Order: sequence, then C-alpha cells, then structure tokens
Amino acid sequence: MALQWTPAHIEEFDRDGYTVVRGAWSSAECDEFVDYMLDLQAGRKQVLHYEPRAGDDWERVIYRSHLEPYALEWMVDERLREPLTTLLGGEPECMQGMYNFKGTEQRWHQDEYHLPGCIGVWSALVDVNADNGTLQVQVGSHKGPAADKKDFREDENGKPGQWQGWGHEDVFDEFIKQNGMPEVGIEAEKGDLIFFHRRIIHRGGAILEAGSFRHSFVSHYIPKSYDPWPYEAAPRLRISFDRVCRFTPTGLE
Ligand SMILES: O=C(O)CCC(=O)C(=O)O
Ligand SMILES: [Fe+2]
Repeated sequence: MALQWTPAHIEEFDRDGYTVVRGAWSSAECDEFVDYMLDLQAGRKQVLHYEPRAGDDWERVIYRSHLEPYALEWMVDERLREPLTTLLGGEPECMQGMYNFKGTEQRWHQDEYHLPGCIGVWSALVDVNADNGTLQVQVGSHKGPAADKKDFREDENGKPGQWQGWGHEDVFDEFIKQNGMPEVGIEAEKGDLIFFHRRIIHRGGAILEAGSFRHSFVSHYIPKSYDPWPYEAAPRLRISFDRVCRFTPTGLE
C-alpha cells in the first residue's frame, strides 16, 4: 500500500524539520524484519554482510555496502521514492542504512555534521515510547545554526575553525540552549515512519526500561545531483531506487 503522504507532511517538514507518516509499514513487514535480524544476531541465519556476534551484542548494524539484500529492500522501497523526491528536490539515492536493536541514547546532533546533504528516514519496527527510548527532536531547529566538520579544524590558511577545541556534541548542546525551541519525544507505533531534515537537532531519548528492545531502521538519502563526497571514511557507494549503484569520484583517484 502507498504511504499516506499529503501536502500537510511537506508543510510540517518545512516548518518543524520532521514529519511522521503513521502506519507506513504493515505490522507483518515490521515483524518479518525484526525476526530476520534476530535470526542473524543469534546465528540462525548467515549473510555475507553480517559477522557472527556474541549473544549479548546488540550494537547497531550499519549498511554501507548494499550487499545485504534484505536491508536493501527497505532502503530502496518504492514507497519512499515520491516523498524523498519531493523533499530532496530531485531523484534520491540511498547512501546507508542502520538497524538499531535498542534505543541509542545518542547525544544531541545534526545528521548534516556526519552526512552532509542527507535526509533521514527512521522507521519504528516496534512500538517506541519513553520506556524503550524515543527519537527526540528540537522542533524547528533545522532553521537554527548548523555545525560542519570544517568548523572544528584550521582552514588552509591556518585560521582556526569557529568551534575548534570543542567536542562536536557539546556544540549541539550549546545550539539547543541558544535556540530555546520546544523539545519533543516522538512516540511511534510499529510501522510509523519519520522523515527528518539534515539539520534538525535530535537525539536518542533516555531508556526508562533498562535492557528493553527498540527495533528501528534508519536510512539516509542524498539527491542524485549531489556530487561531492564529504563523508571521509564512508565508501563512496550510492544506490538509486532503480537499483543502480555507482561510486562518486573524489578527484583523488
Ligand atoms: O534512533 C536513534 O535513537 C537515533 C537515530 C539517529 O540519530 C539517526 O538515525 O540519525
Ligand atoms: Fe541522527
């Protein structure tokens, strides 16, 4: 079934920096993904991308190779094509996916810092609430200041960056204070999806029920027309919704 994608979602995204599409994925689709990942984690299934793990290792899985066929189906699901084309202003390409078994409690940050040019698509594969750790956002913060990796280094003339000497997460804490905008923990039901702007300041909320699971999958997209590759160590591979993979030349090869 197509996503219930309306002009109100676009307005919300522009105004707030994120928008939630309720019931984007069916309960059966979510369960199948979770079962698949639990099978991999327990070693009941094996695929090229996934290294065998200790039973208590719930570290997130990052897909940058596009070699994992199951996750790839979620990354370039046809239902995402139209909303992403609208929000990115052109044809989207996926640059990575990440599976989280549990809440992250990650500190405030902008994805723009790590993945310039991106848009995030975050899917709840189970019900997500304060017990297992919501995705928290500072509403409207995509219109506030942004920090870039070059702000933390000297430039080519030896001039220190604006935030040199700071930890990048401390800078995001500072932005949160300066912005003074409302903070929201997004309660999501299984199957809900959140599109979020590259500059919205967000974090993995506190987990009230220690050890609880919070299965979620997040993918990041850039426009096909986006040609620099400012992602440093990340492989230069991107994939379109037509399943065409390509490398972005860096000019160094
Ligand atoms: O899922 C979370 O707790 C945080 C995810 C996140 O920051 C991201 O996907 O960019
Ligand atoms: Fe993030």
